[in-house]
Amino acid sequence: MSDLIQTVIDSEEKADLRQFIGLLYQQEKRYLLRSDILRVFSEYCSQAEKEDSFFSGSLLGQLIYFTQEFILENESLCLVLRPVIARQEYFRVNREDLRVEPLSIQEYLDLCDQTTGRFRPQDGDVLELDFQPFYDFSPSIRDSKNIGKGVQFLNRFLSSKLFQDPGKWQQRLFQFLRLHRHNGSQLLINERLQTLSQLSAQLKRVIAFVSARRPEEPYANFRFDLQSLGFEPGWGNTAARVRETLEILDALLDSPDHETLEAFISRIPMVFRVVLVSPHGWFGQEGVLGRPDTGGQVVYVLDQARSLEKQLIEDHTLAGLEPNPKVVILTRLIPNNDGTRSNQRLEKVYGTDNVWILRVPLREFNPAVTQNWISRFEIWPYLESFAIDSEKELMAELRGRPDLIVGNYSDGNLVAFLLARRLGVTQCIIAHALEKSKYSYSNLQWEELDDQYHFSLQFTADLIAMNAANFIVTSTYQEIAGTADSVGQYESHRTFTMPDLYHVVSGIDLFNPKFNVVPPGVNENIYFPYTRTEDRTPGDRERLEQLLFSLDDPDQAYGHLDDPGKRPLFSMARLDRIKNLTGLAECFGRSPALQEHCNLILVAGKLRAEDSTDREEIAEINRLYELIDRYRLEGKIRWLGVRLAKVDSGEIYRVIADRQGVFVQPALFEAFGLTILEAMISGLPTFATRFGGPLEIIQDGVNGFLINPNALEETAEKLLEFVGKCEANPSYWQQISERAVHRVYSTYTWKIHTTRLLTLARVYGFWNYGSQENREDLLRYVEMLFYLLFRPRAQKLLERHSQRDSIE
Ligand code: UDP
Ligand code: LCN
Repeated sequence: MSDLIQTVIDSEEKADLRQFIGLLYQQEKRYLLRSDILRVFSEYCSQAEKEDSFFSGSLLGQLIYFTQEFILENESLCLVLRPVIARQEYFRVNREDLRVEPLSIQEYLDLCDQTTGRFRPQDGDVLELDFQPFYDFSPSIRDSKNIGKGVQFLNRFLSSKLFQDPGKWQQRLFQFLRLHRHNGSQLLINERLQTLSQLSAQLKRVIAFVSARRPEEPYANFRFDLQSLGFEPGWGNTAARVRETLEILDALLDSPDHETLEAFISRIPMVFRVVLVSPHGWFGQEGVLGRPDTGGQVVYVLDQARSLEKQLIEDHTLAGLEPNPKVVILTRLIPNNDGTRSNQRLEKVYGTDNVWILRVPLREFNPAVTQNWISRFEIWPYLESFAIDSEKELMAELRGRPDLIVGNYSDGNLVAFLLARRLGVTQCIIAHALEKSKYSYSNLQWEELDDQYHFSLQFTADLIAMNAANFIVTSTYQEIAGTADSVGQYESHRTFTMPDLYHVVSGIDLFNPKFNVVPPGVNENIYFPYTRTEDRTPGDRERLEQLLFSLDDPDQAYGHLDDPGKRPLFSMARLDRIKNLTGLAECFGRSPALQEHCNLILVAGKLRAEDSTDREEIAEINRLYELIDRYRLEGKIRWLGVRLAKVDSGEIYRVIADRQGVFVQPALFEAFGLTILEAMISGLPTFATRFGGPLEIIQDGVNGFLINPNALEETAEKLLEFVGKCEANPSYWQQISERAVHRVYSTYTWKIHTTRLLTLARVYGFWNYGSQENREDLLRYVEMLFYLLFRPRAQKLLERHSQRDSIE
């Protein structure tokens, strides 16, 4: 990359570079992020009256494209370049003679500290966190495009081990097979098979034995024959299934390859009891959506839990076992429940046999705090004791240890780490959204922000959980490694500084096979295409039509539509700043043409600022009223301030689709975006933000459309173009609608998700067993961070809480 800088310097664009640098120094900021850099460069291009092609076509334009950060010093400027996905390089360019020199990570981090005025070399070095040495002995993915396909990589790696070093690895596989028990009974192989060669020899005999039987003959008929040959339940429910599984094992021992390995490991019955951890929010099945901190994560975890049970029942039945899996969602019990069931210890999940929400109270350090809901930013001091108490409750509830623990969000992931470490269980984490990338200077300004956000705790917890996890599930590739021009959420944890606290030299290895992209699905009983009229209830449809378009009830809806027949532009989200519903209102307000063709319909939690205690929400409510006023949107907008029941939230998309409407998701950034899947499966053409997960869900112009929420005019034009096309050719709406439905059914279902998740649990379970000695040193380092760094800080926060009557 230094070549590119040098090429610019040696070219006729040298003068442009100098002038651009001059413009940079006219900015107030000394630390410029990508959005600032692009803005200044665009300013330069117009000041210098450059042709449009200069912005991206010139050498300087290319250099800017790769630049993530500029740090301006008096004599020189530092560039952070990201030449390819998941790689970063640091350079210093002298302002006067444009001499270029590389910077080390340490120098870069020191420089970052200097911009905050907190660099005090005389005080000595700051603590450096470096996880890389622990990964040096792990297998590593080479090509960045394969990041997130960890399990495929691991299967190849493990099968090559079985091939190259069968003595060691076949022995491990054999020992692994002997481990499995369920409800006190041995599974797979018993003590009659004491050695690998005995297993190998006996396999052929058993294959011959089952091959001689009717394929559909139930396992129970020949169970005792197999037992006397050394084989216990778990191989299959019929003669054909047992034969197939044994043949896969035989093939694996004979000539291992990755497909055979995955096929075999996926059949091992080793997951019976699963714990999903989601501590902070109002976790429940009713009346919780739209409350602070309780959004898509609750929807995701509930659907995942249901689907896991279904898949486990199917797997256990096929394995010839009595299917009785148990899934427990672990959350906190909130005594002051505010009308929810969050004060109930145990709640069965609807539509399941054995899925439960288990609520464990926080210890009463200070009842004024711990009796109430606590924001996710304040929950940290209570998590260690919560994990300890939960361990006991879980052991009692499950009558033993779980086989898999899945954490959700930073707090749940930390608890999952503590539980998994204590119980010796495979640990998976799911971030949903990593807070660090949501706030531009969250690490650099952590001290100023700590009062409100406590990022020093959250980022430390994230580093602990992501490094300790056996495997990490993400919803998109870019959650891990970003795109060609934007940094991934996990990637942003690789190198950063928290001035005066620590420097992270290497926070996470993105090329480690622990990363797996496994997107979620949608609840297909609630969200389904509007065309499935036989599954819709006419009464609900009429009631919601009224609510959406005409009901005159100031408690539920604001605004009256002059022409309710216009095409509805619909959006539904909490009124958080980042969800940007106000941006959509402004886009609509600024476009009379759009108003001529469409109405804007928003479902957004609340209507009145005085009903909210959340600062951001209050500001958004006021802004929405102000926009309605400014752009005279009366008669063209309806704003519903309701918390919809789950079935209604499905029907509402279909009612909009009945009128050939459009769903718009205008978030400034969206980690994934469940509403996008919900809208698409309902058959709604969807326009969603290009910043975040939607970029991977929607194929622009094919099954939906991507928008830039910062470019209001461009978005309005894109919407108008679509509306125009639909008016000229009514089958166009239909075409996009059908493709949207197909996109979700083919790629985003819970069946695909849980089949994959369970395969991961099994493969990483084996990998964990086979390679344990490589992980212990890493886990010790992580533990040290927890006890020496996290815990004392959490203790300080607890002391602050104890001086207060309540926290918000
Ligand atoms: N939701 C809802 N009512 C609302 C707002 C949202 O039922 O008033 C649901 C919505 O249907 C979706 C979830 O909450 O299932 C929001 O998830 P998403 O991933 O879109 O965003 P998050 O809130 O997690 O950031
Ligand atoms: C959190 C978010 O911010 C959303 O983008 C996701 O869809 C949701 O969690 C579920 O993973």
